[in-house]
Amino acid sequence: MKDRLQELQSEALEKVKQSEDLKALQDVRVAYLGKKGPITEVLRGMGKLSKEERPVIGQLANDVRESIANAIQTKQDKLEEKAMEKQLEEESIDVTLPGRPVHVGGPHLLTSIIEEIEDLFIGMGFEIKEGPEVETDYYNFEALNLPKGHPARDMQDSFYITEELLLRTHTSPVQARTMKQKDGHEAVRMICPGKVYRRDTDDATHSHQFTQVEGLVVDENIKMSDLKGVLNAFAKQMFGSERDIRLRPSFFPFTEPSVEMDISCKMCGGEGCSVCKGTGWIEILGAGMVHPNVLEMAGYDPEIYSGFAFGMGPERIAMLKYGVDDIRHFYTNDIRFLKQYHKA
Ligand code: FA5
Repeated sequence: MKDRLQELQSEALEKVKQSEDLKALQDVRVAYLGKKGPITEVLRGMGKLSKEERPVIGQLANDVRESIANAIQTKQDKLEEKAMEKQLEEESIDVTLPGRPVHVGGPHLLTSIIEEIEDLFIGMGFEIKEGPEVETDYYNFEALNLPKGHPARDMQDSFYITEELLLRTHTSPVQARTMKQKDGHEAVRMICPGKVYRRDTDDATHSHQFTQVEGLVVDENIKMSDLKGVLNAFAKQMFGSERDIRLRPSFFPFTEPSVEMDISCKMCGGEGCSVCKGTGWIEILGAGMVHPNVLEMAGYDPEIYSGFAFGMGPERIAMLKYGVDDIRHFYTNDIRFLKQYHKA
């Protein structure tokens, strides 16, 4: 029995020596020190021994167990240390490598231009209003002097949701909503930026979804010259003091008289070039004096109150100001395009 124990000891110690990883070491532990291992088996046979031999063999069995357990523990410590060293080596950081650049975002060009427009009008005492993008037929058309079946509705092909609900085709419904809120008595001086939708075919200057900024002033004694003064101040601040504006007669059912405002072409200084199609002028917005019917429908007495309104497309303004040649750039969001307009 003594020999058997010593044999098991040297066998186990050899296997510990040969173990190259923690898994192999664990196998040795289970094989020699486990409940079903050979040492336990030897101990089970101790009953057959004489009284004198029993404590000697018992002591030897314990010593053998302990020496195997110690050898396993020492080897385990070594293997763990080795594994840690390997991991540290693999994960070591080369502090001389250049750092990865952090990309800092910036506002979208369209957001910047709308904020610029807002700042200009806030500076002239206007407040900012908002209205719903899903609009009623009443506010989008009827309250703006465009009853059902009016031929001018064709000017704005619409996305209808139901007979009475549609995606607003312009920001002008916010005019009617704001005047209604003011109850026909208070003066109004507001602009309203927001998204609008039309069944237009997308091309370099048209999008089926785009933005507009509406403006409205209502008070006693508001005249066409006030409209011209405000638009002139806006155009010069937005595009530069050397630019001229001109108003051309136009038609909108909600304004009378109606105009379109052109700005002198930046490319040719008014001489005529391919950008302004040889005219020297580029159209930027529609405007006019609020139609008496619109004032009346909103509760204002047109004998006392008058007003002007305008509506512009910020994409077109940004295109002109920054020389963007295709409106689709605003919506395809190519980061190389957008990055050019991030302010440092
Ligand atoms: C209107 O939408 C009127 N509500 C503007 C207005 C307001 C007139 C108040 C009078 C008083 P118009 O359809 O012209 O008008 O559009 C105004 C501006 O929106 C245009 O000058 C243009 O800059 C822009 N716009 C129109 N259609 C598109 C489109 N499909 N894609 C991009 N911009 C467009």
